[in-house]
Amino acid sequence: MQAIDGFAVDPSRARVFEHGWQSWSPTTTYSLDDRPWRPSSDRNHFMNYRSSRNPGNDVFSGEGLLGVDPGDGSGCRIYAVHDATESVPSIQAALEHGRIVISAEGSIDCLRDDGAGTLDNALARWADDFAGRAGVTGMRKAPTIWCSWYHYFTAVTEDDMIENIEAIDNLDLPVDVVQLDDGYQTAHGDWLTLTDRFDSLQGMAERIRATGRRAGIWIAPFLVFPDSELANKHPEWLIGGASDPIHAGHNWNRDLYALDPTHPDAMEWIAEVFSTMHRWGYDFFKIDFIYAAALAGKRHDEVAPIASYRDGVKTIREAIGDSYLLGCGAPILPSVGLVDAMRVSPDTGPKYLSRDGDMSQPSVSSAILTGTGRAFQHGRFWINDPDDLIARPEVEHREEWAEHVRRFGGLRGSSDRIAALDEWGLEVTRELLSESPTEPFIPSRGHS
Ligand code: 9PG
Repeated sequence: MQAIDGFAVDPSRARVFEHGWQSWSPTTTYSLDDRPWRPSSDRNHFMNYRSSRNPGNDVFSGEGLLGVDPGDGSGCRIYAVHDATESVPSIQAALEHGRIVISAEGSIDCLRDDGAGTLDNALARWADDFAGRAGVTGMRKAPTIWCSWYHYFTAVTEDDMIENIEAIDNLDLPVDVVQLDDGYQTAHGDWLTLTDRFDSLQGMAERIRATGRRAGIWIAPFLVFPDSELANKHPEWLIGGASDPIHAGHNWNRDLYALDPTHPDAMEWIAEVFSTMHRWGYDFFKIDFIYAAALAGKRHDEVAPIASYRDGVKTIREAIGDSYLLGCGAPILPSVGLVDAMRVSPDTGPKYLSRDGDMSQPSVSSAILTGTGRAFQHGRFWINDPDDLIARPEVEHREEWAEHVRRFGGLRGSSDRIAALDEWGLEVTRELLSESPTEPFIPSRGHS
């Protein structure tokens, strides 16, 4: 870390914006006496934050982006990586004797506005320029989605899907895409092999398309189960190599491996998985846990992790034609220009508060925190996905969650079992899925 700036602030009015590494990493603006959100366990640190950095809560730390409003009218400062296609320095702000001292791991841009705008406006203005450099040329309006995850989780069955396809059709809900989430596959890595709860992915797509809707599917292309056929047949496709595959997290009762995006055969397999699904009728893809492709570790080709991550996502993009691509569990800044829409927050869930107070974990409040913190990205980097509306009576503070989706949802999805909705739930689902905003939620002031 190298000190790059320092200035006096009004300690009672100053604010610091911290940008988290990936979709699920807490991202918000703090007062100087707040302690920033940090992981409650090593496991959460690894899977929901930047695993290679561990800043502690006595310093503010942004991954490639940090903003400060000194609170004295002297203008907001934005500190940010110029281009995130190869590396993303951490940037820190520490309070030292009434002054803020900024330090960073590498070279970054420092921008200062003329004093009139809010931090959000300054971030929006920075994002306009960053998106331009990343080659973003316009927004592709998102389709509206129904997603299986937040009611059925990994236990989803083909019958559950059919029940909801029929319910959506009977109620004439404004759903463009019916999206099957995690639960159809036998193992991460073996994406074309189905559990006995599913008969045929192609048949499912046909069933959805017969109702005039489009078919969508979830996949975690860069995660590999150690007990998958892929890991057993092709251990050389893993980051770290056959003899020493790196740890890519722990979930689904397993330690996880990562697929090497520089291994040509591994990428040929991934291209085949996606083009097969596309041929079967899927044209909406939610690619999840893609942080795994950016983890450090020995690769087949000596390409830097972030550059190789980007190559891996481009391989997917090329395999799916014009399909709509939604990123999730994704390093945010390195993904600009690669996806149509991005999950910009941790998962929602029926609970209002997150487990152990870790704001990277599923809950209504953690999804609202970070979805609000990243609202400026919508309409600039991509379409923001704030996560799906869940509106069944069981959801704590469901009105507050619906209000967040109404205000900050660019991609609008529903993820209740339709039959579990009461009158209010059905009405708000119909209302929120009736539009898909593409215009920015946060205005940027003109360039000076
Ligand atoms: C499917 C889900 C849904 C959801 C995604 C993502 O740290 N974790 O172990 C962890 C597990 C699941 C998760 C996020 C983190 O949720 O955001 O919408 O698709 O995967 O497994």
